[in-house]
Amino acid sequence: MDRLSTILSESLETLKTLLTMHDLDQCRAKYIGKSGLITALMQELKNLPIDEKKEFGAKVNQIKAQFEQAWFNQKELILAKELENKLNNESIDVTLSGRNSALGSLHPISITLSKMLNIFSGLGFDIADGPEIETDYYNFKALNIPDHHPARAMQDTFYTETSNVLRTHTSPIQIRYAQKHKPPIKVIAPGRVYRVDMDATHSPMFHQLEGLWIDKGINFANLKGVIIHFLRLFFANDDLQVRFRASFFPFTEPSAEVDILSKNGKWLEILGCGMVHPNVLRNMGIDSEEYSGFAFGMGIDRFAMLKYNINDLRLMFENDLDFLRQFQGMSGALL
Ligand code: 2U9
Repeated sequence: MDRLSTILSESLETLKTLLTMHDLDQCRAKYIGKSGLITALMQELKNLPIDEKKEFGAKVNQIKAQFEQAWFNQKELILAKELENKLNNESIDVTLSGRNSALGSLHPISITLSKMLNIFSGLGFDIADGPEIETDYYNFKALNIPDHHPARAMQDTFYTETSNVLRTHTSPIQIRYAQKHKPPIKVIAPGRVYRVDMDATHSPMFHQLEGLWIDKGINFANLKGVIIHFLRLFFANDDLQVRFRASFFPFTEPSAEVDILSKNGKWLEILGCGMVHPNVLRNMGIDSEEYSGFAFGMGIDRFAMLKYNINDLRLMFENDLDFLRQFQGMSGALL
C-alpha cells in the first residue's frame, strides 16, 4: 500500500512539471501504458492472498483514476498555454489593403460583335438566331446551293451521323426568320459557323454576321448605302474608301465582294453581298415580282483581326491571358 501511495504522489509531482504534449504522452505511457508502473501493479494482483486482493485492487483502480484526472487537467493547462502563446505571437494587420480580385473583360470577338449590333440596330435591323446543327434544306437547298456544289463536299462541311450539318453560314437563320415574319424583313443573323479548314487565317469554327433586307423596291443602291455607312462607322473613318467588285454566290444575283483601302494603300477583301436570288425569295414564300432584297455576309473574327491588328486567328481561341488582357477597358465605350 505504501508503494502505491509513493507511485501516485511521484506521478502527480511529475505531471505538474510537464510543459509539452509530447512529454505528457510519454508520462502517460510510463504509468498507465502497456508496461506502465500502475499497469504492472494490476498484474501483481494474482499473486496476493484472496483477502488482500479486494482492497489492493480497489486501491490500484483509485490511483489509476486519480492519475488520469491529473493527466487530463495538465493537458488542458498545456493546450490553454499553447493557445495563449499563439495569440500573443501572431497578429493580423487589419489596416493592410486587400488582395486585388482580378476582373474579367470582354473577348475581342464579343467587343467586335457588340459594335456591329449597335450599328445595325441603329439602322433598324432586328437581331435573330437559330440552331447550329442544321438540316440540308436550311443550310443548302433553300439557299439555291445545288446538289453537286463543292461547299456540300465532306472536305468542306461537317456532317453528323444522321446527315445533318454544322451550319456553314448563318443564312439558315434568315430562312427560318422569313417563315415567321412577312415582308418587310430587315434582320441580321450573327453566330458560330463551321467549316473543315484550319490555318493562320481559318478556324474550323468561326463567327459570321449576315444581314437581309427585303421590301418593295429595294435595290443595289440601298445595299451600297448600308454597307458603306456600316464600314465607315465600324472602322471610325468617315473617309474610308470602299470598292464593290462583281462576284458570284448561288444565293445572290448580282453578287459583289467588297474591299476597303487599308492605311498602307492595299485593297483588302472584307465582305460579300448581293441582291437575293429569286429562287431564294421563292423558297422563303416571298413573291419575287412584288418584293426584292439584298443580303450580305461577313466574318466577325476577320473584322476583329483588322480592327485590333491581330495577325493570327488562332490567338482568338487560345485564351492566353496576356493576349486577352490587352482588351481590358475596351468594352466600356462600345462605339
Ligand atoms: C439569305 C439570302 C442570301 C448572305 C451572303 C455573302 C454574300 C458572303 C461570306 C463573307 C465572308 C461568308 O464569312 S465569310 O466567308 N459571305 O460573301 N453572304 S451574301 O446571303 C444570303 C443570306 C440569307 C436568305
